[in-house]
Amino acid sequence: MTEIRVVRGDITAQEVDALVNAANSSLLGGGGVDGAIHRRGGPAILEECRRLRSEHLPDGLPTGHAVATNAGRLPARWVIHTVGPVYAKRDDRSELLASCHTESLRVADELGATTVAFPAISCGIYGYPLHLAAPVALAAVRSAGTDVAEVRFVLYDDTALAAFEEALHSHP
Ligand code: AR6
Repeated sequence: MTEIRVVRGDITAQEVDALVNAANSSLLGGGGVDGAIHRRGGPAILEECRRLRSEHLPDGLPTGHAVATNAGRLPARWVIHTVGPVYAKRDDRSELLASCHTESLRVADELGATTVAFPAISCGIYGYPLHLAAPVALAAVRSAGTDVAEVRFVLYDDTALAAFEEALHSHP
């Protein structure tokens, strides 16, 4: 049984086995949570991302997929990078958003990670409305069939926290 928690905080400060990065397909860094993870984690994460790109992912990581690296100086063992969909009003991309969560947990299971922290994937620069993304994220984790004992959604501000709390409590 996976325990799901929703907390407010900075994901780079979480003491967990693995934290999930809302990356882009280049895996070479960016703004938002991606920028924060690389800044606080230091260059070892980017080095491994570069290696993954050149050895296994010449075209980058596709949307909805996930891949792990070391966590550099972060208080975690691994960073699991996933690429969320860019929100589009007239195109339902919720399956890709769900896939980010199930694929990240599949990678976590392969690693043997038992505690995993997620940010609100796609809800920043990629524009996914929080009230639409939160139920998709929670339903995906609930249906994932993972061995992960704790999934912690780490929300950066009150609005995101409220959206995830609402989604958690409306389908307990
Ligand atoms: N801890 C937790 N959540 C955070 C943090 C943090 N330190 N910093 C930001 N957030 P975003 P996306 C929240 O934009 O929408 C990057 O450039 C933020 O408030 O980081 O998936 C990538 O390289 C928001 O709720 O990710 C891609 O190009 C959530 O994290 C692109 O942005 C996600 O916002 C991905 O965009």
